[in-house]
This record gives sequence, structure tokens and C-alpha cells, in this order.
Amino acid sequence: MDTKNKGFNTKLIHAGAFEDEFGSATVPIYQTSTFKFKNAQDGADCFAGKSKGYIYTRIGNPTIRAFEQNIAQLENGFDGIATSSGMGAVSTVYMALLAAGSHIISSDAVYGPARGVLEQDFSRFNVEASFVNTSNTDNIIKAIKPNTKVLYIETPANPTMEITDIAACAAIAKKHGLILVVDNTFCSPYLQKPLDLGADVVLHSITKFINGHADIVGGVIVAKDEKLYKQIRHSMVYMGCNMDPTQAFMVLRGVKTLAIRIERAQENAMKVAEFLATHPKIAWIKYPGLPSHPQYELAKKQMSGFGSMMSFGLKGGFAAGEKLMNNVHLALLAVSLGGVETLIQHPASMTHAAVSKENKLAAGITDELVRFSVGIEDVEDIIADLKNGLDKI
Ligand code: LCS
Repeated sequence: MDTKNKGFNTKLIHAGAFEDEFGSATVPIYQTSTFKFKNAQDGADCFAGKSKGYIYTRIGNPTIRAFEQNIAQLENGFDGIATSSGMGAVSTVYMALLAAGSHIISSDAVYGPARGVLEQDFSRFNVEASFVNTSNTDNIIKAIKPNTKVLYIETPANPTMEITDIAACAAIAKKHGLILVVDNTFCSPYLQKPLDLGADVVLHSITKFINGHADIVGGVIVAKDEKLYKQIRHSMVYMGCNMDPTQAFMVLRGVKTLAIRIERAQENAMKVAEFLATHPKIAWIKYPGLPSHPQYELAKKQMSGFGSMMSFGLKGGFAAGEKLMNNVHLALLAVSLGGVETLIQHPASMTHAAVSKENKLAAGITDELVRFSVGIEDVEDIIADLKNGLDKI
């Protein structure tokens, strides 16, 4: 079905799907590593790009292609590149767009390893990186150097919930000839479409909202045009961080309910945020849907909803946060986010452990910060669980 001009919910269910000879209602798992050519000439034509036939699953596979085309339509991009994990997507983008001697500017609060791989690994290949608070775009302009090639932002940022103005970043990137990459994991295309706001590349850990069920890891990149798409796909194929057909099947199943999952989760999140905001043991809370969030107006402008992620600090600092984490029972004490189940975790010692203490503090990832991913359970139960945990402090 041609879904190009259909609505978002129709795309979630049907975009990328294709008909097979059996009339399968879902895209089957093509669990094969390789594909038989019709004859020697067909094999040569496939490799030369003259035929669209499949060759080898690292290069392409029908189940994986269905997901790539699905997400490309959801993000309004040229095409998608599925990867083994979200970090596979991040590393592939760095590999494709950076070279020895080039410089990248990144949000200082990004998922820990997305920063760590630049500081600890790409630095060995003479790639320079600056980490700034991109929610103030003046910091970006000040960090630009003659060799800056990429501006990389995560918004809302993991785990500080800082919001960066995507359209303003796109204008800066355009003026200075930079490629703007947006990690859209915290929103998914249901709440935010970075390519429509002028970004060049968008990526996701599909482990989170897009798959939504905490049962696979995976990643995806969507490029706005053919040139960037080919450049990035080359790096994915050569580095070998492709998605697996079974992963693709799982995420094709998960993505169908993205909109209704997010609607319920963010409805719950607003109630949870309101409960926490007035609780006497809470020192501060950052949720984009509360007017107390420093970029509340920007969140309203560039996101179509406020999502289900929040961070907060308790009056007793880390000791109180630890007590809470050890005394909630419905919320799982686990990393990851964006699934149907509510999760709680401590970024400074868990997801952002890879970032030095000094850099964490500079980025606002304090010891007291607790991150909460609201699921789609009954909100009364989520709040009762938090209340019980807070009572123990
Ligand atoms: N980008 C963001 C914003 C993320 O939150 C994560 C993972 C990644 C990229 C990497 O994706 P992965 O390779 O794990 O699929 N974030 C995690 C987190 O906050 N807790 O556990 C993983």
C-alpha cells in the first residue's frame, strides 16, 4: 500500500510493509544470511547496483528494509538505515560524518556512551569533540571552529531533560556548513520530527519508545537526502552493525502501537509529574510538561506532546534517592526507558557512569538526579508506588 500521503497512525501500521505470494498480514522474518542469485549475471548486476535484488543480510534484507522504510516515512526522511543497537546508530553516524582532524560539537548531556565513544575512542583517530550546553545556542556558536563538521544534539537530553531548539540549531548548521544530527530517542517521531525542523540526520535507540516493549535492542538512522543516506549506509555496512531480521520483525510489531503507547504514557507522566512537583520530599523536578521546566515554551513549540521521561532530585540528595530506588516495587530499578513498564534509575552511577565526575557535574548530571520513565500501567498504581517509596525516606 502506498502510505506516503496517509496519516501518521496509518503509516505506523502499514508503511514499509509489502505483499508476499502468501498474502501474509505481517512482514515475515526472512531469517537468512544470504540470497540465491538467478544466475551469474544477476549476481554481478546486484553487486554493481544494476539490480535491486538482495545479496547478503549485512547489506540488506526484506524484513529489515520494511522497518527502514517504515521509519523513513514516520520521520519524513529520504530513507532509513537500521542498526544493531542505538549505539550502533550513533557510532555509524560518527564514522560516516567525521574524519581525522575534524571537530564535532555535541550536547554535554547526551547518553553517556554517545559522549564516551568520542572521548575514549574517536579521540584516538584525532577527532576533536566539544561538549556544550546546547539549550543555549550561544554556546554552540562560541564552540564552532574552522574544522567543525557536525553539530550533534539530543533533545530532550538524557538525563537532564534539557531541551535544545532544533530549528535554531538548523539555522546555525546551515550558516556554518555543519551537518545537524538529532538523537530523537526521547520523543520518537510521534512527538517530534527533527528533519521537518531542518535537521540533516535523525537517529534513535529503537530499544526505547519505537519498539516499546523492553525485549530487544536496536537502532536506526534516517537521512534527509540520498547523498547522506548513501554515505551513512556505507559506514553501517562496512562496520557491520546491521540489524538482524528477527530484531526488525520485533520492532515492526512494536512500532504499530507507538502513538497509543505514547499517548497513555504521557497522560500518566503529567499526573506523576504533578504529584512529585508538590511532594514535600522533592527538591526539584524537570518534566517538559510542567511550566516550571526552563524550556517549557520551547517544548510546546517543537514537541507535539511532552513525553513520559522526567528527572528529579530529593531533598535528602543521593541518600534519599537511593532509599526511594530501593523501596519502589512497581517501577523496575533498571536502565533503559520508553517501554510499557515504568522504570527508575540513577544516571550518575548507571547510564552515565562512562562520563567523568567533573564532566557530569558540568552537564548537570548531579549525584542526586533520579530518572523516571513512566509506563502505561494504571497511573494510580504508579503514584501509590512512588508515594510508598517516598514515605520510607
Ligand atoms: N541515545 C539515547 C538518547 C539513549 O538513551 C540510548 C540508550 C542510546 C542512544 C543508545 O542506545 P542502545 O545502544 O542502548 O540501544 N540509553 C539508555 C539509557 O538511558 N538507559 O539504558 C540505555
